[in-house]
Amino acid sequence: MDRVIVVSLWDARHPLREVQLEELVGLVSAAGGMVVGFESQGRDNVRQGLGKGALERLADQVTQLGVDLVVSDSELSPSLAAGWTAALPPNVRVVDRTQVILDIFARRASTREGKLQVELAQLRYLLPRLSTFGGSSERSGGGIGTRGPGETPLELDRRRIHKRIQTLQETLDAVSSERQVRRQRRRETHIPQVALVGYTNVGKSTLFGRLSGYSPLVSDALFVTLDPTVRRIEVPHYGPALVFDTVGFVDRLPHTLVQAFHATLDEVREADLLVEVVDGSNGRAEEQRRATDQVLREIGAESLDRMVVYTQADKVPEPERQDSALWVSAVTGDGIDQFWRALAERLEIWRESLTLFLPWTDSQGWQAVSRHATILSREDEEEGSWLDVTVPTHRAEYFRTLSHPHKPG
Ligand SMILES: Nc1nc2c(ncn2[C@@H]2O[C@H](COP(=O)(O)OP(=O)(O)OP(=O)(O)O)[C@@H](O)[C@H]2O)c(=O)[nH]1
Ligand SMILES: [Mg+2]
Repeated sequence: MDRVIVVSLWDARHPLREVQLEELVGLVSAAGGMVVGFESQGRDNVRQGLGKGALERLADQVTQLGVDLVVSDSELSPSLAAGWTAALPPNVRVVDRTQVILDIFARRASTREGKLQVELAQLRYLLPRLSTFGGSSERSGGGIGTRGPGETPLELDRRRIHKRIQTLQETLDAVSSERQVRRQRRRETHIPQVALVGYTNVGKSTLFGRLSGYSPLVSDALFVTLDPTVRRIEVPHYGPALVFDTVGFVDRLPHTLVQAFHATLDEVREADLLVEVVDGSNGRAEEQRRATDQVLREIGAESLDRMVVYTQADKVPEPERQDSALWVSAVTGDGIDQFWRALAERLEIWRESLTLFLPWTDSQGWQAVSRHATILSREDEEEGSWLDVTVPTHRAEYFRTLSHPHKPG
């Protein structure tokens, strides 16, 4: 396990905005490292990096604490990283927050597509930084920043990287067009598509499990879900919907990742409704919401229809809740009924409500009802049945022709 010192630079002219290191510590441990020390400095311009004195202090700490890796909270230019590496004892690697996040994704990727996307993002990030990166390829096992997806170490030869990037890009393009076809097919079912989005580790997958009855991987860790999962659900008093569980967001999600995950993030962009899941028990919930907005903007999904749900309600006493918000606990099931109602309301534009009298003899009509309609209530009579149903808007016309508004005879 890498022993890590975390370095934070903040803009000295706005000292109140000193970064929260808590999240970076969480990221480092999710990547398999252990934070053993900190160094921080306010600068007029964060791009200057650490001053001479601070860099010396850092080098001392590194030696004393037996550190393998220095992680910078702000993105390091290749020259800055080279400067730090030169000032530190040999074999100590210098990476930034972006590389840590890429590393977590590499550890978590389990599907073929996920692995390809992560490797592409890593190589794109690494390429301009190669000269400052030397030496570590010989390390056995590989630490944070040197691991590819799966067990493979990352390629470090510039010429081979170029070739590999091209191959990855071509393969991903092919996978992406398969996705396109599947999306098109889903579109043709005219079932509304709902994507759960939000900051990482807020409880999206747990809520997804509660809604769909399917148990995805859930864990108190960052970026547990990478690949989107879709399930067909029955929204009570409404009808079917497709719900997606998706990758979590984080503050300053690396651009190379957003680019590489384009194909899977398309599932979010093409949703009919986003359900933004917020961890109501987290003191930084509003910051996390801002980061979510930022990522949604970056992937072009900011103007999609959106509803917000605060989860983990079981950890927040009622008086402390923002009363206008929708609160649920995906663990106890509290508030889920209200959630279903709110969801049905938001999806209303996709369905129409009808009342119809269907004679027992109309077997075609009954078949259509069982296939496409959701029965809200029924009253059976001798000749047939009165039905209150919802039907997909694009089929409403057909169902109206079935309707016999007056009882026969
Ligand atoms: N007490 C409580 N814990 C919850 C609730 N929802 C989720 N959790 C816990 O929060 C942690 C994260 O849940 P996940 O569902 O994996 O979160 P996620 O948003 O899918 O996370 P990533 O896929 O990693 O982005 C897990 O330890 C869950 O058990 C809830 O309503 N109440
Ligand atoms: Mg998840």
